[in-house]
Amino acid sequence: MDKELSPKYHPLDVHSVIDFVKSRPESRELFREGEALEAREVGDGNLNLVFDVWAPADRHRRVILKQALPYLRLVGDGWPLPTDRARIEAQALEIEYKLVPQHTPRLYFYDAEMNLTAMQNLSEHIIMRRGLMQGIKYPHFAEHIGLFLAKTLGSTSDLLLDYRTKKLEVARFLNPELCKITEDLIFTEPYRKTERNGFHKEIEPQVLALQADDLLRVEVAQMKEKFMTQAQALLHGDLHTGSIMINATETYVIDPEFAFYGPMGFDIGAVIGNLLLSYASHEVRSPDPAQRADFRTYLTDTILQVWKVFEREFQRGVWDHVDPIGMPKGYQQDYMLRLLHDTAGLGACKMMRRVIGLAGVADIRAIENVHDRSVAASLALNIAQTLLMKRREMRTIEDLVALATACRPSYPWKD
Ligand code: SR1
Ligand code: MG
Repeated sequence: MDKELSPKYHPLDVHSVIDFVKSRPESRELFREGEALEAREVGDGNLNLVFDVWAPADRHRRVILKQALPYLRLVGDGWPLPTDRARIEAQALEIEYKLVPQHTPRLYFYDAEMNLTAMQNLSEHIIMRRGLMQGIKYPHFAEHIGLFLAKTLGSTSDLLLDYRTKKLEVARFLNPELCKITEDLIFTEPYRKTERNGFHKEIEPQVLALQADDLLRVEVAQMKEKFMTQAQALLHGDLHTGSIMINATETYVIDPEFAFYGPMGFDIGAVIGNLLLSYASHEVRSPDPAQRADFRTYLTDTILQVWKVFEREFQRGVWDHVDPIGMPKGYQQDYMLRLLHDTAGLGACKMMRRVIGLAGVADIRAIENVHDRSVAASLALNIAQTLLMKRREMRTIEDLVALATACRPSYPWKD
């Protein structure tokens, strides 16, 4: 399943990481010979060790080191995982940096033996999910992420790549074990009884109803088939708001270890689905009605703008350069409409897994009061179900937002 671990591979800790950094020639760009360094482990994700290493003499000189463990950190060594994901991440970062350097952390080096990437330290930014949970607005996010999506997806698709490069790139980014995680956790397990699902007891009636819904499972199966078979573009593969580092002026997309060639709507849907998870959570996170309405308007305006920027940049970066005989206007319009439907359907599946399955999101799972958590979870499921089932009715992004905002929580249950 994995390339063999090098005999030189060993998981780092806060002490050995400093010696490791000092041993790398690339470090001379940042740190001085013999200079004291400090380190802390900052990984709060599900998969890897992540170290922040800095020079106490000047805290701006710092680096992030991310090391793949041969098992899933969230679960332990009972769930082996290929460390080759560090290579996938390094190569995806290189491509993204070429296309959108302003939104991609700079890769300093990749160490194949240690399965480790060293990259720009984004200490002036926070994980976007945490900001959204606090009700912080990011006025430039839509413009930034719309551009990121259009550039990374458009430029790696058959629409722009030559036939040979595209196929070689598909092969270079085969990522079977991490794709299998997605297939299981997003498209399979939420729709059946399994030990690994992580929803809370109070929401069980809605989960059971959803699992018993044959029509819904038909649509989920279609989304799973699309994920597994449509090598449309190089995806980030895990573009939720926990993979975005942000502040008032800048946006960076991190963590592309799930990268592979898949359907574009999976990345676009991840962004929009996560904004809608935030929308659902503010049903209870913002108890003041005026404040809630204001933040939700920000979220829905952001969704509209993400799509519009994506469309605008896709036009500039892709459609303006294709052969108009082979790809006439009508084809282009139909392509964008299919993308909208994929975005809704795949984004909906990403929402449902975060409520029902393993590895939920803090937006909802960290709501302490169980009643409130149930209200938010119920609304998220209703929005997701609506988007999945009604996606073919959508003609515009406004239709998607209208369908989502018309949803209400079913919890507390009516008799
Ligand atoms: C078992 S890994 C759980 C999740 O963490 C990653 O961020 C992906 O979203 C994956 O599905
Ligand atoms: Mg991640």
